[in-house]
Amino acid sequence: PQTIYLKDYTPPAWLVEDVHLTFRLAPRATRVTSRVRFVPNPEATAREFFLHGEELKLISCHIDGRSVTPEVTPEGLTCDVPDGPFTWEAEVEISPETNTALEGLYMSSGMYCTQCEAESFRKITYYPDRPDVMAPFTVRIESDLPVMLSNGNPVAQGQGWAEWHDPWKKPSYLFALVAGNLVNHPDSFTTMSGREVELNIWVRPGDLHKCAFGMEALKKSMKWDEEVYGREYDLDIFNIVAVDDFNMGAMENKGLNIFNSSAVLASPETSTDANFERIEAIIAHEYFHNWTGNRITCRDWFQLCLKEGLTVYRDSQFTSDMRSAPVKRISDVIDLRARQFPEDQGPLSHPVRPESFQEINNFYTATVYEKGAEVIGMLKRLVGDEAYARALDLYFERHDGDAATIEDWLKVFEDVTDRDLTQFKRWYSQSGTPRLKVTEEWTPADASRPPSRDLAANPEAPDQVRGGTGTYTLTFEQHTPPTPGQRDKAPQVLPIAVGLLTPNGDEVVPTTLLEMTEAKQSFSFDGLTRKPVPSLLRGFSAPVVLEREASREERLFLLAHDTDSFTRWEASRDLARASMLGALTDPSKGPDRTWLEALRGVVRDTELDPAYRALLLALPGENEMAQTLHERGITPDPEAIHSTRQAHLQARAELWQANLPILAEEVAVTAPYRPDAEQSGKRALGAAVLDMQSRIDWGKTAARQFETADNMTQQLSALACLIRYDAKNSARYIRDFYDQWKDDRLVIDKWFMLQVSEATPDRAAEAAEGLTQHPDFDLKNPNRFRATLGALAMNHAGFHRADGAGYALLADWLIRLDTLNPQTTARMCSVFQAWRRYDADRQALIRSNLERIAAKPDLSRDVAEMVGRILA
Ligand code: BAL
Ligand code: ZN
Repeated sequence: PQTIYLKDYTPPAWLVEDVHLTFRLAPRATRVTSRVRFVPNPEATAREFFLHGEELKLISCHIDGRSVTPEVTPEGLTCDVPDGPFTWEAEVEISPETNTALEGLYMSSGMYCTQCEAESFRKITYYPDRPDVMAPFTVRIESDLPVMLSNGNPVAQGQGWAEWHDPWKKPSYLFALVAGNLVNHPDSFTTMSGREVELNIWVRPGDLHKCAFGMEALKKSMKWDEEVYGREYDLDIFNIVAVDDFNMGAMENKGLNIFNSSAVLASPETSTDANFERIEAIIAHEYFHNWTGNRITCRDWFQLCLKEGLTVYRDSQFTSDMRSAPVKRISDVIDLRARQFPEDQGPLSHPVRPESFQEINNFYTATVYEKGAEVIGMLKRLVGDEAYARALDLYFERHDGDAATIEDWLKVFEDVTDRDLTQFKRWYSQSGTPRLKVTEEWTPADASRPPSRDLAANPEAPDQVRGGTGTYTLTFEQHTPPTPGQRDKAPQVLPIAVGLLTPNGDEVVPTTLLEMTEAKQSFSFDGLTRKPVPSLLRGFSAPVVLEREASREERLFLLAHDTDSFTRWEASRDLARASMLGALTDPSKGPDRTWLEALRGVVRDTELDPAYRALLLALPGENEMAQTLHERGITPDPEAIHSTRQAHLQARAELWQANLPILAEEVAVTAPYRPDAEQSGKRALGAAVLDMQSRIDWGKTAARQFETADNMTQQLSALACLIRYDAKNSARYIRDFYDQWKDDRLVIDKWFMLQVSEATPDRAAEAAEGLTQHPDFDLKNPNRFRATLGALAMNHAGFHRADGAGYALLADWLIRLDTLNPQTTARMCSVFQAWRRYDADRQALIRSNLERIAAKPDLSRDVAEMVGRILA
C-alpha cells in the first residue's frame, strides 16, 4: 500500500464551483448522476485531472455534453479536459445493500444512509474527494420511501422525489443522504439573531419515545455555542438521524448529522446515566463541528486534529458547564490515561498531527482527539481566557470558508498575543508522553535577610502568604522516551499549575502557572515561613506522566486538605496505586489500611459532591495497573493484578461494612428519575456502595435493587453485582434481563457486554465465544461486535489468560470481520498495542495471532497497516 506524506501536499489542480447529484435509489443498483462545474485552481502548479472513485460501476461520462472515455483504475480516473472551466457529468451504479463496510452509501435496517468521512465519498461517485475542494451541493433523491434527506435546506419535493440545496460550500466528506421509513421528533430553536430553525431527530417508528433527551441536548448546545463562542447556526433546518449500523459514534455532515443510535437514543428505562451524559456530549460535539470542522475545515487529513482536538475541547467545556467541571476533568484524565497514554507509549504512537499514513481511518485516535484537546487546553491556560476568546474570534473571522492548517490556527494566537509559538508547536509534531521528574529544595528562613514581600512566581499572591524568608524551589526535568520514527525529543512547553499548602492545610500559594520550556528548570517561591506541601499539576495542566514518589503522609495530607479537586483525587489514586503496587511486589503485604481509613473519612463527607466521592472510590483498573507496572520497569502479571485488586476491594468492603447502610441511604434518590449531574452522581456513589454491600451479602441487596429498579442505571448496576457475587443465581437474572429487553437492541448490547466484561478471568473467553453463537449476535453490526469481542479485550485478566484463548478468539473474529468491515476491524486491532508489556510467553502468543491476521488473504489496507505497525 502507498504511504501518503504531509510534506507532499500540493493544492488541487481543479476547484469545484458547484455540484448537482441525483440518486435513484435501489438496494443493489442505485444510480448516481453527478454534474460538477470545474474551474482551474490559480494556485496549482499542475493541471492533471484526477477524480477519486472506488468500487463504482461507471455507466457514462461527459465533458461539456460530449461523451468521453476516461482511464479508470481501482482508485479513480483520469481524463483529458479543456484548459478552462468545464462541466463534468457522470453516471455510476452502486450497491448499498451489499455494502457491509458501512462506508459510502449503505443500508441499515431498511434505510439508506451514508458515511463519507474521511475518504468514502469516492464510493458514491467520481469526485476530487479531498477536504480542500469545497463547493455548494444540490441533491435530488428519487425513491418510494417516505423520508428523503440531504444536507442544507429542503428546496422542493413531490411524489417519489425530494430536492435539497446546501448553500455553504463544503468538502465531499460532509455530504450526507438518508432515505427510509422514518418518523421525527420535531422542535425548533430561535437563534441569537432571531432566526427560526426547524429541528428534527429522525428514527425508526419504535424509537420515537427515545428522542426527547437528545433534542434538549441539541438546543442546549446551540445556545451554549452562541453564548460562549458567539457562533450561530446557519441553515433553516437541522436534522439528526439515528442509524443502528454505524462505525463511529456520529458524524457532523452539514445540517444532517448521522448518529449511531447508541449515541442519540435514550430513555430512563433503557439508558444509563453514563449513556445520557455521553449522548449529551456527542450531540454537542457534532453540533459544534458546524463551525469547527464545517465552516472551517481541514486542508488535508493530516490536519484532522484542527477540527477534532478543538471540537473535543469545546464539548468538554460544554459538559463542564452543564454538569460538574471537576468531575468532568477527572473523568477525562482517566480516559486519557486509559486510551491515549498506552497509544502514545507503544508501537502506534504518532504525533497529534501525523506526518504519514496509509489509511486515514486508522488515525481517528485518542491522540488526535483527546491529546489534541489537551493541547488546546494548554494553549488556553498559557495565553489566558481573554486572549483565547480573541484568538477564536480572529480564527472564525479570518478562516471562515477555508480549509485550514495547524499553522493557520497557531498564527491567530501569535497575532493576538505576540507570543512566539514555535516551541509550543512541538505538541503537534512530537509524539510520546513526556515524563516529568520533580525534586524539591527548602532553604529555611535566613535571619540575616529581611522578610520578603514578594513571591517571585506569583506577584499577585494574597498578603497573608508573605512575610517569611524561606525559599522553596521546585526543579522539573522533562524527558520523552523515543517513539516509532522519533528517537530524539526536544523539550516541550509545559504549563505546570502548582499550589503550595501549609502543614495545617492553608493555601500559602494559590494555583500558579509555571511555564517550563527547558529540559531542566527550577522555580523558586520566596518569602515563606515554613516548608510547604506542593500540590503539583493541578487540573492536570499538561498531559504528562508525573514522576514523583511522594511519601504516604504527604499523599494522605493532600487527600485530606488539597484545595484543588483534581490533585486531591490524584492523591487518592496515588495511594490506591501504591497500595496495590506494594501488594503486587511483596505478596505478604495487604491493602494499606491507613489509606482506607482516610478515604472512608473523605467519602463520608456529605459536603462533597457524590459524583466526586464516587471517583475517589474507584480503584485504578487492571489495565491501568498493568501500565503503571510497565512504567516502573516491572512486567505485569494479569492474574496477580486481578487478584490483588479484588483483595483490595474485598478488604475495603469489610472494613467499611458498618458505614454502608448510612451511605446507601444518603444517596438514595426518591424523586422521579432525572439524568442530571445531581441524581446521577448519587447513583454513581450508590453503585459503588452496592458493590461493597454485595461482596458482604452475596447479592441480596443487589437482587432487591434488580427487581425494583425503575431505571436502567440501577437495574444494570444490580445485574453487574449479581454476576460478580451471586454465582448460584446469576444465570437466572441474566435470563430475566434478556426476556425483559429482547426487543431493544441497545439494551441487548449491554446484556452482551456485561456478561463478558464481568466474567471471571477463566470464563471470559468462553462467555464471549458462547455469545458469538447466540441468535442475536450479528457480525455486521459494529455495536454488537464491540459489545461481545470488544468487551473481551476490556476484561484484562480474561483477555490475557495465560493459555492465549482470549487472543485466539479475538483474532479469529477479527479475521472474519475484516472481509466485511475493515474499519471496525482495524480499530479493534489496537487492543493488542500494549503487547510488549507482557511476559515472553504472552508476547509469543500475541505475536502468532497478529501474524495469523496479517497472513489473511486479501487483508484490508486498514488492518494491514495496523497489524504492521503493532508488530514493527
Ligand atoms: N468526524 C468524525 C466524527 C466526529 O469526530 O465527530
Ligand atoms: Zn469530531
